[in-house]
Amino acid sequence: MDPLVGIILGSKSDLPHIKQCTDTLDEFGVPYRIAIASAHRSPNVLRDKLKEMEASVGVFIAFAGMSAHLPGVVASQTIKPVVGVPVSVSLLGLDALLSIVQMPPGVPVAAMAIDGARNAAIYAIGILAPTEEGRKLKLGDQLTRMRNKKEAEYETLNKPGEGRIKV
Ligand code: C2R
Repeated sequence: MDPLVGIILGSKSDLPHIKQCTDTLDEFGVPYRIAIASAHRSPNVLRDKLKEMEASVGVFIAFAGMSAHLPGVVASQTIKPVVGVPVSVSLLGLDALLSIVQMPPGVPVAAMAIDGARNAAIYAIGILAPTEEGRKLKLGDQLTRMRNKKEAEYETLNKPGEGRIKV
């Protein structure tokens, strides 16, 4: 069976913030599982969920807002790579960003941008991709298509006489 992406949220209130992540995983045909568990509020649920998911998951994505210790605690309990996504709940998400980004040596978390759900999915797929040639090729195709689309948008914006850049 292909390794899954394991998505963990600190609260059910984070659910709207993961949509771009799950949409992207769906787009790429990458399977995932979602769990809601908090390092602060439900450490035992978190520990049990991680144990349950460890064998089937190839990479974890942990979403948390406020004082976001969840990604770091996930990283302390798994040997799989962990991607952390700061959720903008308070202080524009800066509190969560700083909690996630400065991990002590030995417990790495790949910190995404604040609300960087889409990049989290693309990054996680990139981690899984080398394990499966088919998915790797698909990832390459998809990324090229995505980048070409953006490039075309910028070209159009800059076309002389189009008057698209209005100050
Ligand atoms: P509530 O809406 O449930 O009060 O949660 C969650 O990720 C959420 O964004 C508010 C915010 O608290 C965050 N939370 C953490 C952790 N557990 C919950 N940062 C943790 O363990 O790091």
